[in-house]
Amino acid sequence: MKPYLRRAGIIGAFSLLIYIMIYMTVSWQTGESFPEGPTDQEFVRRKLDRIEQTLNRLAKLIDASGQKTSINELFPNAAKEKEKISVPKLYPKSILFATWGDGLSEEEQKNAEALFQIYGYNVFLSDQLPLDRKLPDMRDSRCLMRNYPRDLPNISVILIYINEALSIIKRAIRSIITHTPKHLLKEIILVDDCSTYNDLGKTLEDYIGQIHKERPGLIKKVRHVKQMGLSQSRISGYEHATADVVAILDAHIEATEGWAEPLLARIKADRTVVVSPVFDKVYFDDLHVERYNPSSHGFDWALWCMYESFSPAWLKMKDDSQPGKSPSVMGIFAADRSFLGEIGGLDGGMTVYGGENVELGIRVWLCGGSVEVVPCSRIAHIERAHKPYALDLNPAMRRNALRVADIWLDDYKNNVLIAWNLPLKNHGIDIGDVSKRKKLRETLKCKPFKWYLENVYPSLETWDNLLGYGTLQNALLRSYCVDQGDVPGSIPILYECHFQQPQHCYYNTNSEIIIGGLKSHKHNGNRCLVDPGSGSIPTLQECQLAELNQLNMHWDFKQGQAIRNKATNRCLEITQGENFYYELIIQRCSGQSWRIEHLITRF
Ligand SMILES: *[C@@H]1O[C@H](CO)[C@@H](O)[C@H](O)[C@H]1NC(C)=O
Ligand SMILES: [Mn+2]
Repeated sequence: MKPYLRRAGIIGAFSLLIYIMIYMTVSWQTGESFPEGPTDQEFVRRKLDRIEQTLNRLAKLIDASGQKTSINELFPNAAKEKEKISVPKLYPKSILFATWGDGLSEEEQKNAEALFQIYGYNVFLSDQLPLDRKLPDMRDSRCLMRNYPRDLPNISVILIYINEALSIIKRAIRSIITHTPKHLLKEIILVDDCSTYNDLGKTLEDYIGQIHKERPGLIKKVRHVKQMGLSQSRISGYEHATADVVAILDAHIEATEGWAEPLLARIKADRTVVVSPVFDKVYFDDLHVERYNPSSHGFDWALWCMYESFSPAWLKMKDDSQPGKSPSVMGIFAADRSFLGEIGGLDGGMTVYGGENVELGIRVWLCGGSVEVVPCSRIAHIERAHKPYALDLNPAMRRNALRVADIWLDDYKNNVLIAWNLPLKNHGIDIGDVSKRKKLRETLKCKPFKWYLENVYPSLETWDNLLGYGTLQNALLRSYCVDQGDVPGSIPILYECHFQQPQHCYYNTNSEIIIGGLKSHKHNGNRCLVDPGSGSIPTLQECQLAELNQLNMHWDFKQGQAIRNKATNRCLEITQGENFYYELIIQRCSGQSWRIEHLITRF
């Protein structure tokens, strides 16, 4: 082996090791995530992607380098790359440029960054790509062998948006026209939630005019005169639709070949099935598409949606082209228009954003239908780096979640209150008028939520052994809270109260104290407070493991009293350390007392 190769090999192996270490850390932290969620970790991941690419290149070089002798032959682009690097990166901290944008002039960088800040995806690049760009076929090969009847129900495709980039909307329209059989596509309805940017006015009209020359009247435009939010936009679209089936999509999507037929065929076979395509991920920066494995659309008790694996029965079929049952929909779906109307359409009491998809999923199941993900239907969907709606979506999301809980979750609505760390009584948040929706539930004779838990979503944990939840504070130091400490890491600490998830603690009838949030799903682990038995440092251990290993994880605790370990008889207390900061320790009980934020009284 030539010396430089050996060196490259060693460097490669070493970087790979570092990469794996970082990657494991990152993926561990991102256990539960929302498809368009906050993106600090995404940023790290993109950096890692780049390291990986470099490593792959390195590996290829090592493979193919038998004859090569000089550095110029090995790196034919070295000179060119140097030139590129000499253009300064104006926005080294912008996530847009983490892996994209080499070789752009300063002017172009400014342009791209400004557009990115507005839209949350790479409009600069989108404007240059052809409207009818061809995407890789992400379907399972078995999908290509399926035959669908010609007389499928026809479809209204609804695209909702606010301040979406013109080229993105045009590409969505073009992709739908190209990839939907002409006799099935009745109309495309654009719902503009009061966009304020100019190019969505006249320029979009011009484009629609152009389309109408080939397909008269195909596109309808609905415009809100004031911003009403995503839920209301979906409703407007639905109300204007006239075809047998409605498909409600975002406008930052591209339909792909054969996307419609598998959905329409399922609905033709059973009009009570609400179906979702798989949305493959379009990266917000370079707009390339990554295949997503088909998975079901679940949610946690805060009613944030998340991907989950299909049922064991589906997995056992070993056929990725088969539709799979799903507890919920993630926002993009198709349904028989009249069936959707019969079960109450979309809930008009939802505001801004969030929760409406979970509401629909639960309602469909409880009121006589079902939800499926259809893997042979694929929509490429841009996962934005940030959304154009309100900066902080939490208040809207929480309000909608409470509304859904109140109407549909029966006694299990307490889980939603706990997930949002609210008191079980008098949370004081206005959830709008729910009387009509409750009446609807009665009229339709929808099933109780318990049925849904048992039959549709058994992996949801019911949290029925809790005695208290919220922050945990010592009487000696009220402004500090028990906190899960550094993650990864397993040492709980005392930290100034900020009342967010790292400080959410739970005490249950098993005498466990769980710190740092409570998982909504049975397959996920919580972390339990453990007295290691010696020394003074408390630890957090995965509860099931702690139980298996018979660690000291059971505590006596009553509101306003000591937290005492049942096995060691030692207490969780605080003490002033050498640096005068208070620390969380375990020691012989000295009579300190604790309060947990919310108590659950049981009868
Ligand atoms: C759509 O299908 C319905 C019946 O399923 C039919 O009455 C209607 O004419 C169709 N519309 C178009 C435009 O093909
Ligand atoms: Mn979207």
